[in-house]
Amino acid sequence: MKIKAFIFDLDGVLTDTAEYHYRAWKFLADELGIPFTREENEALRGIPRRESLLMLLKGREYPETQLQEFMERKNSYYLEFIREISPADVLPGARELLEEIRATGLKSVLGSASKNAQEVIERLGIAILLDAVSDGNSVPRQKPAPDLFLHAANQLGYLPGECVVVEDSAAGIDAALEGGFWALGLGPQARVAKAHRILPSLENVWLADLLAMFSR
Ligand code: B16
Ligand code: MG
Repeated sequence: MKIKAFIFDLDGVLTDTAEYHYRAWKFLADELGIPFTREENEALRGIPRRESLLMLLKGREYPETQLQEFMERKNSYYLEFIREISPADVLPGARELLEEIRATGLKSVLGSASKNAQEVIERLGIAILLDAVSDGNSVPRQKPAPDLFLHAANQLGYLPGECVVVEDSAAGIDAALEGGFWALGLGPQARVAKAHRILPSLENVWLADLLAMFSR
């Protein structure tokens, strides 16, 4: 099957919002008197807001209304931080690759667990290079369920086997494999070990290289 589209995760692939998520969770954790480190934040990559909160609380129990308030509070901090985002925050190689995909007539779709993804891609100035957006508002079941990527492929009318998912998180690679997609993992081998192909980042990665990787 020929590759017709790329489904790009946002945080860790097109930009590094992980730092802003970390700072926002850290503010909340400090207010609650819960220890929370940058290393612990690594485990929250690609994990939706609610599951991230439950991991941060480490088994502490709160009523549902309180959990909702914690999530809203974290998100309000996060929204403050992402106001700083500009086109300079697109990760190396990502814009060039999106432009090449567009110029070649292939498609690019966003596949992010974030409910704030639309705002982030607009601030990055890459919304115009994406043919469709599937995000935290698109499907109820998030990564590692394949639903978000299936939603993305459906928007184009393509089969999973015609799409490469580009992901930096273990949950995202699991979602891609479960859905029958090709998976390109970015970052440390240990985190994306199950991906079909692994690269350190999108820096100096060209479309021809990717198509060659997935044509075998
Ligand atoms: P929000 P991705 C994920 O983005 C982040 O990696 C993860 O840390 C975050 O909790 C999740 O989005 C939800 O984000 O709170 O903005 O809805 O990697 O799927 O692009
Ligand atoms: Mg990610």
